[in-house]
Amino acid sequence: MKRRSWAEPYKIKMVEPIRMTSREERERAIAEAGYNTFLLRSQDVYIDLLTDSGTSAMSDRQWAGMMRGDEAYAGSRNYYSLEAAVHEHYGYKHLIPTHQGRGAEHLLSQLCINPGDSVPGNMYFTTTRHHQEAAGGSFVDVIVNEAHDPASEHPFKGNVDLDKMRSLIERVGAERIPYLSLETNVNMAGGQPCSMENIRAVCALCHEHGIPVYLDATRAVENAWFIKQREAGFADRTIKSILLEICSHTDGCTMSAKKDSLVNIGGFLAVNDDALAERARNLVVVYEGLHTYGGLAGRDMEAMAIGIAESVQEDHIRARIGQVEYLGLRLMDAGVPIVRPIGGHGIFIDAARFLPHIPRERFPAQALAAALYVDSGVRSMERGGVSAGRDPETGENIFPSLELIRLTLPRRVYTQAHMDVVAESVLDLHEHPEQVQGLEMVHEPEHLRFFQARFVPMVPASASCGGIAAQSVRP
Ligand code: PLI
Repeated sequence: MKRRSWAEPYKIKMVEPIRMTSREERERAIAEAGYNTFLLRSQDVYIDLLTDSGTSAMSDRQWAGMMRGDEAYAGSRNYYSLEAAVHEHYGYKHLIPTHQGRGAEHLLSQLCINPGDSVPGNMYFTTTRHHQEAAGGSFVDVIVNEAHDPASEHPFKGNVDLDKMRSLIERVGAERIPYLSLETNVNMAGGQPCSMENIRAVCALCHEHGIPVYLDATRAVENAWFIKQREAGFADRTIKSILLEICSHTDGCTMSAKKDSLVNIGGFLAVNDDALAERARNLVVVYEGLHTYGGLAGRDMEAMAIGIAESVQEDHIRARIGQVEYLGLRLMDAGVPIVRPIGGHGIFIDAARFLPHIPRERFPAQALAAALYVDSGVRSMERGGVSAGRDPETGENIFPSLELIRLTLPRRVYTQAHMDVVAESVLDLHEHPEQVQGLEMVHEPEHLRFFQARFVPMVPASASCGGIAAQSVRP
């Protein structure tokens, strides 16, 4: 049969010009940014794949919703639209809006974690773990081993390893586990989904021991897409019904609406437990705002309510993940080492294999992100040793098994031609990896260091006068 192409289920009615810079300009910009792509000015970036968080293009319907913002301090009608959308699509009983996902994580951690508790999760996420530790808990990774192997083709690398969960319960006792934080389409593993079978089984195990399960629902819609594609029995189900079923097994969620829900700002905590909801409403007023706005404008809540409904439309999610797949296949076909299978929100390049000459202490992923920017103005993000930070007990650098850069695709923003430009730049670097040198960290913030750390490049031995293999060029 003749191949028929698919295209995005929208047309473009407003554009935002972007600027290509010269290589000299980019070399200057990255040096000024301390070789950290978070510290670049966006005006110096050509194609911005730093994150899919808050970077989506809103629809005309969402913009129309913004005009219906009810900016009353209390009881805004937009809160009730959002509450209805969360009930309909996520199914939880109580909604507490927050300014973004970490606001919800903060509330949940403060409300549920006691000092000395263990908080299991299917791989850490930076802000989530930070709030768990700030509340006195220790994060325990219970994800399947395949998640740590970039080459494994396991279709559900986000799954929880039930044996790891069981042995944690045996080791510390269920009463020292305030909840399991279950992330859908696990970000740090490369946007890898959990299967419904695993979600059902792990929730049953936890509930047997009286341990609640809170979903990190940030990319649950993308997870639902993979369940539909890969898990027997789901091919004919709607994304909407799969999402509802995922949530129905759990006790609540933290949510960064800046991803799946197609808004530039917003998040929420949603729970079924009446008493916990009451405590969360008491705490949200301290940190975020009244319980009917949680740090958001009325118009933001309206855009979120509409975005939630758009996010589960089949043609939307097919095009969103299809674009990620298009870029991934271009890189894979050319032999670039990327995390397999291709994930939901971006392509994760295995920087340790891409740059085998750079030792982990010299942050190969950070170096690759900087080099890609210099080559083409494409901004990506480090997801390796810099993001992992230090062990809170020993103070030693954590070097996770995955040393990645993430090319993250904003939703509904870039075209296939942009993807081609990105792919060509990565392929050029892949042909000449020796051009990229390692980095030395010269400024290290105390919390979430990857956002603001600064680096200087190492120069190869031949270019330095010392007898050591490489030395840094400090400013
Ligand atoms: O950026 P926030 O505070 O709205 O959400 C925090 C957050 C929680 N969970 C997960 C899985 C995330 O991916 C997440 C934020 N992610 C960002 C900013 C990212 O670039 O991936």
